[in-house]
Amino acid sequence: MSDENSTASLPLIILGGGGHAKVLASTLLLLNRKVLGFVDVDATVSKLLGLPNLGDDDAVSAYPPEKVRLVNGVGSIRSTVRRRELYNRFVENRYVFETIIHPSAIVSPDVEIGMGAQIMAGAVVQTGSKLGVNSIINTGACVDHDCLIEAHVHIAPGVSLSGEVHAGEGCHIGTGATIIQGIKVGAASVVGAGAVVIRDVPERATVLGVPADLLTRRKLHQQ
Ligand code: JB2
Repeated sequence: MSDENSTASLPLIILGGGGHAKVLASTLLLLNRKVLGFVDVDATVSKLLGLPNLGDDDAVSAYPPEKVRLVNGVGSIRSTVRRRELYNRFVENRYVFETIIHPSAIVSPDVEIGMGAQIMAGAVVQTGSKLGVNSIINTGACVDHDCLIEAHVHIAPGVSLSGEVHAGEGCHIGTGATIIQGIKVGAASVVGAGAVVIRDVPERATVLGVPADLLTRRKLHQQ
């Protein structure tokens, strides 16, 4: 197949125009990819590294799914829910999300990478690991051997996962957190920035500190 007809060269639309979208736009421009622009629920976001705001999410429907690919530029601070909803909405409408690997990332050739996963600058993903759809391995994060990163997970910048860590669906591992080998982080949980996790984390929990300890939902509400 010629490059011209290859789906790999389809133009891209970025969903979201905030911080995560900006980093993705910069990566795509570095990769010489054609980016048509971005869509954002906020009409006041005027430009993203010179790329135009095409409108809100409904504006994507002007571009048929076989003519473009999407890039999920909505990141997550605590919750990965919005990012997941966007992904599901557009996949249901037959759109394909581009998988992005920054040229400076080191990814073992046997790593299984789900659709729309994003491996950002300087990240390392080691042998035997699997990355679920719509996951983010953010700047400078290290995912060591045989880790299982489920769908919609955000591994924030500078995180370090030792071997055989299992990050459950939609969990958020905060900036600079460290997780020792073999730990399981439950689905939809949050590991606070800088935490050192040495025990399994249940589903829908928040853990913080060194060593990481459970912050119950009740306490979270009281803050
Ligand atoms: O449903 C949506 C939607 N919800 C929020 N559709 C579209 N198309 N856009 C949406 N947005 C837009 O995403 C907001 O209006 C806003 O412009 C953008 C989110 O920007 P923000 O900078 O607040 O967050 P982010 O998700 O880009 O970045 C967060 O996550 C990254 C991974 C930040 O915490 C970053 O620091 C972090 N690196």
